[in-house]
Amino acid sequence: MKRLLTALSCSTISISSLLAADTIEESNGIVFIELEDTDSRLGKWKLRDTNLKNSFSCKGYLEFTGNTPSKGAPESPLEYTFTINKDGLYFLHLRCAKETVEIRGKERDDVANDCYFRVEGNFEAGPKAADKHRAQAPLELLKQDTKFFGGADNEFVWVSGNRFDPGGHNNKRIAVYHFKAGETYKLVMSGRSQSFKVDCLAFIHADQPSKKVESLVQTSNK
Ligand SMILES: [Ca+2]
Repeated sequence: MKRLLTALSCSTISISSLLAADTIEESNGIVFIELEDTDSRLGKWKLRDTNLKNSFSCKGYLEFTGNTPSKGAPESPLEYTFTINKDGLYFLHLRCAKETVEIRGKERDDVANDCYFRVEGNFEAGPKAADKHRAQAPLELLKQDTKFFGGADNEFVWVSGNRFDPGGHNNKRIAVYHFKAGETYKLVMSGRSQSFKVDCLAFIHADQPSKKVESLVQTSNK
């Protein structure tokens, strides 16, 4: 597990960035992305280092300050380039936090909890992709800006699986991609709800013990 631990440390990311011109390389079935580590203009994403519960990795986390807590079109796209060595199915895991917000006198814990993701490049959807609740996301959804939700109240948690939301109740999709060996991809994360907070992200190969991988992220209070 020592090699996995290295893969999820901040210093390793910096070194790999220097060597590979900011392209993140998959290693041991893991693509680990520090979301504050991007060359894109942050726009309405702000770098924070306030110590929320469970703390943050690397330099801090990004909080979206545009739109409203409940909705908004994709804004301030941030780009991350990565390469894949090992072909296969990769699940998107996001370490994120939301916030309880008062809207028109009512406390709401179902807002400030999402952003948009899309991936550009030569990949496929999962083998069980379908246009129905709890199915693997179809290719069209993976390639366009799609809402992804999660987080605990001012507490960073990992979320994955049935988190893509194309709209409507009981209409979610699993965030999984079939990436190909030797290909380079671009992840684009855009802001949706105000006050949503994102720390880091991992694409984890289906062969890897994902909960164990999540636990290996090095945060500032460890
Ligand atoms: Ca971070």
